Amino acid sequence: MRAFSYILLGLLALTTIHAKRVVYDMNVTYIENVNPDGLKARRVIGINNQWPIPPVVVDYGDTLVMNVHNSLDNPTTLHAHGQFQNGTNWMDGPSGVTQCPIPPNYDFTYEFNITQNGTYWMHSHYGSQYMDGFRMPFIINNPEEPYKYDEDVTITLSDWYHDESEVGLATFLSVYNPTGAEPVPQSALINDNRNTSFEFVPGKTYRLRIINMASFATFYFDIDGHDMDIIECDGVYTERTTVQSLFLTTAQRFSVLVTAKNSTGFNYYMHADMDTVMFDTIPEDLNPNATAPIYYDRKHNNFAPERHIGMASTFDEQVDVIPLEKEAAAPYDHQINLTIDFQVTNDGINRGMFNYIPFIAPKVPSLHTLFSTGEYAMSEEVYGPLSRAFVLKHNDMVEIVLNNLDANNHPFHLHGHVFQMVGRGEGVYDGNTSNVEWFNDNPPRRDTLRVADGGFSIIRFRADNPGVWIFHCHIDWHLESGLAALMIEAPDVVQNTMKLPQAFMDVCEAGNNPATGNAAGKEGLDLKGAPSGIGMPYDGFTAKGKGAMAACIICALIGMASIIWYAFNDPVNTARERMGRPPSRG
Ligand code: CU1
Ligand code: CU1
Ligand code: CU1
Ligand code: CU1
Repeated sequence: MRAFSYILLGLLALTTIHAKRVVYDMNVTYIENVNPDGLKARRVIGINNQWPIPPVVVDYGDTLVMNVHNSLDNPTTLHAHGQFQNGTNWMDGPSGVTQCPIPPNYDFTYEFNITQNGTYWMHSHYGSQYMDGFRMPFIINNPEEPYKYDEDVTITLSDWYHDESEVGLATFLSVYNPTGAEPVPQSALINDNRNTSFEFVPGKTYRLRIINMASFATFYFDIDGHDMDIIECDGVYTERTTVQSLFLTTAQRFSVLVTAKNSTGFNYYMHADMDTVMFDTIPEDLNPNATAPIYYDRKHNNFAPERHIGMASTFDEQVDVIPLEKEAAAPYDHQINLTIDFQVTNDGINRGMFNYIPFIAPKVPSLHTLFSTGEYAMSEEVYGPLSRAFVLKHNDMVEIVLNNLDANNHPFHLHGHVFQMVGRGEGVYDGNTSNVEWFNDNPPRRDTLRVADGGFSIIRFRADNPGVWIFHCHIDWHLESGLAALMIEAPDVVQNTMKLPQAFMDVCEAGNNPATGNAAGKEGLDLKGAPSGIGMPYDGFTAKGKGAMAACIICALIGMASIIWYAFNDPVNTARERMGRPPSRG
């Protein structure tokens, strides 16, 4: 027993030695005249005057500290996409959900423990800032890596706009855009560039970590002459599965192993093609496909024959992704039905919405509401009428049914979790389980999934992470327009076991934002002043409408009467008759 304790202590000491604090100082700045596609220079958001922003790299078990200074003239926040933040929900980053945004010229520190392995990314979670470049890879090295490879290569895919996102948002969320057509990007980029190249050494095995950091576009990805073995999907290790091509929606990640050829006789192209089906129009200036050469020998320009698969890909994100650590689908305790749709709301703007209510962030971040409203935190109402809050019981298995009534695919992301993709099908899921293609034995698990147009997906997750987690479409235009909901997990556990750090109260005060109370910053259920009133237009006739309808009918009757009068009193032929001429045939 004693020996066992010593071994345990020794192991503990070893892990402590390995765990270290990794500190990044991040000055968030504008950078002028950046031209990643070589077509138009524009302002971007970078860190420490660098863009593309270099990756954040840590080891499993580390503590990551990010000292952010906001040098923008707008507020900002930073979100580490895919991190569970179990016990540190306030470090998650979405503005208005877990924290008040960091005002200009203010210092704010994010600090959390690294308890996961794999490929992630970070981005601003304030407004549409990540479209303007505030995003970077986030790589966590596993000291006990289950797969063997020689080199680690990070590849980012992104869509690029020549205009700043504020310009796009003004046209997108406008009464002059009733169909909700999203601005279409100008270029596809690999590693935020159109001139990226890679090198392969014969015989070596490469782990390519592919991250889609786009704000809108899904990408198809393949490499001429090389198959890829998937080993990781959104931070979840998978069985080694060979594919010729992949697709990744915005925010999705894959690690693939690629073994280099044995000869340097050919160089090869890597292809990243945007899914143009998602664009309402295909502008003439669009560069939807990006390529990057993989050189075996830079001295020659002898490229292998093309095997460009692109959008003809048969990759299936539910069949080709098999988690390495098996976990069967568990029956659910709590079911949430979400209908995805886009409609013109009563303010004349086409918005994305769940169950016909668009999400508009409350005045007080919902996590602050949870901490400061006592028993009211258990009611969904206190989080505000447009927050789409669902209060969940600790450790319940939660099923979300996503019925997509829209004619587009939507990539849905849940903060704080990976979920199981347990089922899918065409049309609307109405509870008839025989219409579902189930993945019960070992369903794929990830943090972002594509819900196909006109179809449905069924996902499940365990509410084992007390806190407030936003669930949203990761197309940034759609998040901005309201396609989001909040999962309020075990508010009683949060109140009884956690304390909101003072820095989160201070950042609210610094930006003149209320830090406590309900969605309106008030006590109890007095929600006057919280975002409200935006929804589907009144379904029926108001008094004004009835009056207008009556006036229309009267006008129509007068119009018809005058036509009839005209027909029976033909003024032309009456005149001809009077002059003794035959009637006109016209
Ligand atoms: Cu996220
Ligand atoms: Cu994200
Ligand atoms: Cu969407
Ligand atoms: Cu998010």
